[in-house]
Amino acid sequence: MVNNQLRTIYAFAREMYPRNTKTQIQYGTAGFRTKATMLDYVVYRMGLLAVLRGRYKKACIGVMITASHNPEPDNGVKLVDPMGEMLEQSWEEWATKIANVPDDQLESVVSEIVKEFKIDNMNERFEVYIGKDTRPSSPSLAEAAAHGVRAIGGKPMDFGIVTTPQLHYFVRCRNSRNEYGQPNEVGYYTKLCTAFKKLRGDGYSNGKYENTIVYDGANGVGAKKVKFLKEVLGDALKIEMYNDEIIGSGKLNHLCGADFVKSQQKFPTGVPNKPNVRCCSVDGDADRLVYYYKDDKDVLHLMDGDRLATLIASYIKEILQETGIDLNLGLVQTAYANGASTEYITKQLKVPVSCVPTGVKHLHHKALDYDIGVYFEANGHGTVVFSKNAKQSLKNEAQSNRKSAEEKRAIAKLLDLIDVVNEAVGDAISDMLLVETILHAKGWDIQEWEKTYEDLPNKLLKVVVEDRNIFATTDAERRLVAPEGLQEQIDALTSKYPKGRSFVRPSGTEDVVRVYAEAASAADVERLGAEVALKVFQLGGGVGTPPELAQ
Ligand code: 16G
Ligand code: MG
Repeated sequence: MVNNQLRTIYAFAREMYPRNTKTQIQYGTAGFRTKATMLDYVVYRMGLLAVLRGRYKKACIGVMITASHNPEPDNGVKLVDPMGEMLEQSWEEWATKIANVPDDQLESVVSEIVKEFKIDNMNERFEVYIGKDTRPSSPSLAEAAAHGVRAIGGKPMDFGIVTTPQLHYFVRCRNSRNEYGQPNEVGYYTKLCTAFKKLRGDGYSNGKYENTIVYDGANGVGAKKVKFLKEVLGDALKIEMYNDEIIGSGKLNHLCGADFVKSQQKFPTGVPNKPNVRCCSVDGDADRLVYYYKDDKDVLHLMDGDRLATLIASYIKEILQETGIDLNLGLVQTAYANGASTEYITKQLKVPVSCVPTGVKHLHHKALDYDIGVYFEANGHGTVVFSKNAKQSLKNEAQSNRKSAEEKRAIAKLLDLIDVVNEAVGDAISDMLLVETILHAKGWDIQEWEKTYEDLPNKLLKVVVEDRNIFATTDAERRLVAPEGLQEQIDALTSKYPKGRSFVRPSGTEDVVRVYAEAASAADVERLGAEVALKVFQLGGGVGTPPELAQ
């Protein structure tokens, strides 16, 4: 059987998915991502790897075809681990290795993996769940993944067009033997929406909260899926959808979507520009969410991932207190989190905060240290994870005689809230339902939400250097250890400005070095950002024209 498999793998590779390139490709923070035309052999090989990983973990593994917020001609692939989390980091190297060998060495890499992990169940046919976004290139790539899975004797199951978080959710459901939910779309909507409606009760509006939201679907899968969600939600939440031109329109993520709004700090095109209206945008695979509104003076007010994190953590803390159950709650951010948000969380909410390197896998992993871990990147990617212990004590106490009726009501609320959350991974649809639940419960409009704290002005810059690999960071990317002497220079610059903070890190997705700066005033942040960028250019082997200093 094993020899047959190996022969099939090579035959398929040679005939249908040959690697006609010398370009090396790397499994990065979000899997492989490049021009769609360069990916079919890579995706075929990921089909092979998914089956090997499944046999090793004795579980169902996911393969998601998407390039998220990238332009439409790009595509990508990433693997989903058994609990619906990102592929374990040590296997990223195997993914990179198997993607880059010549066709005639595929068999030997497969054999190497089998040996390394002592995989002795090569005849078992574990399922591999495959999902794809709305890109025109996605169907043929999903087919390549399925061919890879079949070539090595696995069982592909194609879910068609789904959001990235939906696929993660299905994998988690499957491996929990449906305890987490039903591994299909109906199961997903039913679980989330039933809990959402229960929490909302009959009063759809409350105080300043109105149950209408303007939704920017980024012309992608987030738009397609919300059509169904709207039906399930009925009047409980009225979603006014824009940017829902889907397949082949060429408009995916174009001048719209969560990444555009967050990184350009601009209102998306295609959405009516009415003042003071609560709007939200998702990205091209619907795993990121941001909220925003325009005021009467046409100024954009953005509620990014930091705002989602603080809103969610503060609400969970409130309910937790009402339950009288002692569970530890923590929040995980990255260095990009606005300093004002971190101060608000630690000093006012008194919730412990951890800082980890960029990339969802790091945040997710750290969040598991808490009974209830809330994590968000500033770019809008995040969720909440609840430990087994947390769920079990809530369920036990819900039945207990020791608890008052009021405490039991709070416990029931928290249990329902858990069902609104997709714990597998950050999920724009689930996060939106969570935010809407909290705003409704608090009776807040978006302006009330914004009042909780004031963001420090900040700036993100890029510097092109000869070799970004000479930049090495420590302390969750907040400090540089190389190039030598640069961190001391950054420290000297930041100390000149009230509330000055700046850090430098090599990008994991682009060939640039990123500079983040933050300070008490907008003018200071312009100066600080430019000064740090110039130092990076001078001491880090800058290429082209040096960044100009602000006046
Ligand atoms: C990837 C990460 C995202 C991170 C970004 C940083 C996932 C699913 N995605 O898109 O979380 O913010 O990379 O990019 O982990 P950078 O290294 O270029 O700054
Ligand atoms: Mg995304």
